[in-house]
Amino acid sequence: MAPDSRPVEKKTTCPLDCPDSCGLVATVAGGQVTALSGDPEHPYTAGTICRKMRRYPQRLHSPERILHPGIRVGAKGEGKFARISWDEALALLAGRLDEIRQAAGGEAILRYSYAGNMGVINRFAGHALFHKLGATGLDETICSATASAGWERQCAALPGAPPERAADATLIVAWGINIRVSCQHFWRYVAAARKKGGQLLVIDPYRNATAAHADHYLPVRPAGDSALALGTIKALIETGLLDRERLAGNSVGFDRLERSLASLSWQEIVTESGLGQAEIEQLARQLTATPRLFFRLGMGLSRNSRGGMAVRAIASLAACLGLFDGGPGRGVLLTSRAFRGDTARLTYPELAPPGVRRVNMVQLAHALNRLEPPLRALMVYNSNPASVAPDGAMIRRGLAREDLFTVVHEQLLTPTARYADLLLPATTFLENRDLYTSYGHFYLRVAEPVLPPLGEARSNFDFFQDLAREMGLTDPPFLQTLEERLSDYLAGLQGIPPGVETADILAGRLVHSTFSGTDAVGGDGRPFSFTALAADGSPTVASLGPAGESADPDLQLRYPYQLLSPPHPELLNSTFGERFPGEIGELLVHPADAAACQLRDGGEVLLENHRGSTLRRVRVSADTRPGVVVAEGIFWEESARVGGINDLTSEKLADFGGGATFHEARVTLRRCCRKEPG
Ligand SMILES: Nc1nc2c(c(=O)[nH]1)N[C@H]1C(S)=C(S)[C@@H](COP(=O)(O)OP(=O)(O)OC[C@H]3O[C@@H](n4cnc5c(=O)[nH]c(N)nc54)[C@H](O)[C@@H]3O)O[C@H]1N2
Ligand SMILES: Nc1nc2c(c(=O)[nH]1)N[C@H]1C(S)=C(S)[C@@H](COP(=O)(O)OP(=O)(O)OC[C@H]3O[C@@H](n4cnc5c(=O)[nH]c(N)nc54)[C@H](O)[C@@H]3O)O[C@H]1N2
Ligand code: SF4
Ligand SMILES: [Mo]
Repeated sequence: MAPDSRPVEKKTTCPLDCPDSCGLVATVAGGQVTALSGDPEHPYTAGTICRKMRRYPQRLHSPERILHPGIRVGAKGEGKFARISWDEALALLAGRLDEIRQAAGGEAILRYSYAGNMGVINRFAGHALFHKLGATGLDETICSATASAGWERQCAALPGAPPERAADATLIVAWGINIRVSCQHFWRYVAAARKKGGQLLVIDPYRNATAAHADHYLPVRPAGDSALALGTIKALIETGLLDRERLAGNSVGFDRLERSLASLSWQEIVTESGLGQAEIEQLARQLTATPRLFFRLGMGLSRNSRGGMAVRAIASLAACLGLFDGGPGRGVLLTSRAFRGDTARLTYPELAPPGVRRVNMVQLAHALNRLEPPLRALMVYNSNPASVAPDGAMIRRGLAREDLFTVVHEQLLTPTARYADLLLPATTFLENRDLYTSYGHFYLRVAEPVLPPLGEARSNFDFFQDLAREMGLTDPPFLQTLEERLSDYLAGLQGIPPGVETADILAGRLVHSTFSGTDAVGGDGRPFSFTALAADGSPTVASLGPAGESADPDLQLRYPYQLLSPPHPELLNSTFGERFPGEIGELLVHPADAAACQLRDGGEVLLENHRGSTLRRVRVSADTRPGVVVAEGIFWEESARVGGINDLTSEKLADFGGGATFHEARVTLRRCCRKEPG
């Protein structure tokens, strides 16, 4: 056996946008990664990983990997490229960006990047360059912006509770989160709690994979969570279950919430939450009867017009129940907020000219088609907007513009990459170094590359430093090495325990945040405040929040069904879409709705609204509510024959933070006239 073919095991971390940030072990032999498994020494993920990542080596070494720069030769969207060298690519790109800036100003350029790679260096690698170019800014709102804004408005600096604490809970509430799909390692703590007699309650509009394994399930109406949480507080008040003494000791402003709830009628609560008054009163009893209660909140409940308010209302309920006081088995976790870094040390906003315009990433379709003055260049990396951003048909129309120069830095030929004028090969996490934190647990770790870049792939960091050099930029950030940027960021990172040096972290030491121990109310010892200041300075309390598109009477009439499009177990957003060529995915339809639309199990259905359409395969099931249809997964739309699932979703923004309203689209269902299987 040649020396380099002897298998070697190397530790790394999963870079995907998943709260678990698993510790991984890569087996490398003969210049190939032959296996990827869980790192048994990682305290949180403890040696197991999901099925999708176990198969990552095939993706890494796939014949479909983009390994060389290419220039478009076919029509836009056709996905045909001729190979060029990196030198040619960089010269061309630098030249085009200069030309565009001179002719139309830096704002004619837009970066579109998100968290395809969660490593802090490669995630933020391009920001400095685009700031320097005076490019249109991008508000990175597509995922957690609304939930985080709701949390911050209500809870200020409070971190989430450590997930491990749930293992001692007598009742875990999974609220708007599909634990068994979107953060499967948390299930370990659910299982541990249940082994000791604890129970799991799921609050979700459909009986998802987690609800199917739960002790209790409450089928809330989509966007009904603020009504449910406020109704539960009202029930606590009315039934005398509220511990007013504790509230007086550790919170302020409850009187305002109480006054506001007095004018919220049970009729409204019942209509908006989709649950009966007796059910809500029963929930209030259940939550107060249990000694150790843990709320695990997901993003799902925030992806609608009142999503920020839902988080505020649930946080207020949690405070009424004393969950911010901590203690064994007690707590609330939305995102861990484990380490507080100075992102400016990665992004260098000071390089930007003052007052540049900004685009919300949820509204890319609008930006590509309607922005004045128009965009002339789009640079995409770490993201696949043609599939994941709302109003997909309009995005494809924008990407097809002949006067738009589109650059995509990618690993595989995604639906977005097919529209590139210039296509550049990106490394995967196995080929580059980075620092990974987590939004579901409290550990961080630096991972080294497990093998050198394949083909001519370059990491985001290397690509943007090379481009800056090509453009003659000499500001300090463009001259930094990766080590320098990482060290600078680590030096300003809060949450690192005393005694742990930057050098230890750079050497790969796994570090647990100091923030997770915080049990003091308010995080910094301040009492929980039920009020938050509105823009005009007046105090506000959690309320129902604004109704969205799903409540629009015209749309309700024309498009009778509400569409949810949550994660699929085999996809990570649109990543791994290449594994499902031609797959259209399933649509869960309630038996009553299936009968009304003459749909049959296994047949194809056309989902349609004023924005677009897509096809799915019907699964008739009482796991969803009448009127609510569920399409798990963002399959690649070129394989879906019509548009993708996001052809149906809206660019309208949620109430706080500018997040998306993915779970709010209204659709019609039409039995597909194409041939149906069997
Ligand atoms: N396998 C897999 N794992 C993933 C992902 C993936 O695509 N696939 N995506 C990753 C990413 S980027 C993220 S941000 C997380 C997201 O994961 P989660 O935090 O779990 O959030 P969502 O996926 O939006 O939705 C989760 C649940 O919310 C429900 N939901 C929708 N609307 C409402 C509502 O109004 N109220 C309530 N109570 N529930 C509602 C959905 O039906 C779904 O069951 O998962 C990550 N993990
Ligand atoms: N309908 C609907 N739409 C949704 C959601 C939903 O629940 N429903 N969820 C939303 C959420 S929560 C999110 S976070 C967004 C996610 O949307 P995106 O951020 O676009 O995430 P992915 O679909 O995973 O695409 C990431 C891409 O980055 C590429 N990539 C990975 N690593 C690197 C790298 O190091 N360098 C470069 N250049 N590229 C890399 C991958 O190959 C992949 O194609 O989608 C949103 N869209
Ligand atoms: S996608 Fe999530 S569960 Fe799967 S390996 Fe990565 S972090 Fe772990
Ligand atoms: Mo996300």
